[in-house]
Amino acid sequence: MIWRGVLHEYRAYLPFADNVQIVTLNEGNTPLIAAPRLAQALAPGAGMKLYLKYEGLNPTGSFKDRGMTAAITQAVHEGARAVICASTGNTAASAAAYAARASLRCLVLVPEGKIALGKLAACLAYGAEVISIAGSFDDGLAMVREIVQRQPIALVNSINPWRLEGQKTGAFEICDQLGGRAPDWHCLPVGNAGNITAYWMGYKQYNRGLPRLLGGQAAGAAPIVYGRVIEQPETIATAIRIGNPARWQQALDALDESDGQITAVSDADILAAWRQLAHLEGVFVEPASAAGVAALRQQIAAAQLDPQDKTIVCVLTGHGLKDPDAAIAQAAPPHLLPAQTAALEAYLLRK
Ligand code: AN7
Repeated sequence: MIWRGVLHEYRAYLPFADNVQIVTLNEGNTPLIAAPRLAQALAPGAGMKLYLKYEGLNPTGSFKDRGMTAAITQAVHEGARAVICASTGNTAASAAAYAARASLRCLVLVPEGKIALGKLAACLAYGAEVISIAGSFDDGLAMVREIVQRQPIALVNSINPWRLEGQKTGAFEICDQLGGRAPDWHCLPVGNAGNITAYWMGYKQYNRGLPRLLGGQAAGAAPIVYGRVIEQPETIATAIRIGNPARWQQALDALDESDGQITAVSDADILAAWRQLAHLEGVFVEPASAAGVAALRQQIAAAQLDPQDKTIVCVLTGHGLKDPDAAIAQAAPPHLLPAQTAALEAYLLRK
């Protein structure tokens, strides 16, 4: 069967009207990559079966496309002419792409100076109207929530229930890829908490067993961990630089029901996990995407999670090329050589 995107694939599990016209970029069907070297580094000899759900391979480079195909499909079905969202970048890029495909006007509000280069480039390329605000994602979300009360424009942040409907297909795919069963643990980064909420919905609906959930929040932006709004969230993982998540309560419910955990991971730990993903497994992600792996690493090291013979999936939410500045800042610069083979040979043989 040819893959035609998550809404066609899982139509029977989604509450769309029969006559809906699906707006898709053939998102989903992302690989579940075995990660034996990373597993060995995190838990030597434990027989942990670790898998990476590489959501950076979606059409706009992040997991957001699963929910956006659903939100834009429904917006068109309801007659919308324009859509709006606040975003740390990935939601904006995804909204911009699907809105272009549906000929909708698209406005995206992003925090000035705090959006990774690849995301900004994509929003502009897709022809969205990019509004840079001198404030945080949370400020932007408050603004868009208010404007949609006054103006005929559809909100496509994950407050929109259709976003979760599309997003939950990630859980279906993981179960299918594991041969029809859920993993023991499901690890992921948490920002606005739409993804953790949607995955839990998906696992419950699909009925292939339930994982325990492990969420990682950046320590400088960990409102759910600390139980209070963070007025000025700060982290290198700009995607999850969020101080007041819209799906806060649903995330707590999902953690409670799954007997899961949410933990704060430092930027240094996020970057250590980010580096291991690239160096040990050849998987390049944006920093936020490594927060789930960092949480797993931390919980295993603290003996809070027993990895023995467990099947564990870490969702890697966004591609590394989203944030080239972060990648370059973490590495030594390239080696400069004259364009001469002798110089190359000397370099190769240097002690
Ligand atoms: C790479 O794009 O909130 O907990 O506005 O881009 O569902 O918010 C992005 C979030 C994790 C957190 N990883 O997911 C936005 C936005 C990446 C992300 C998250 C985001 P949620």
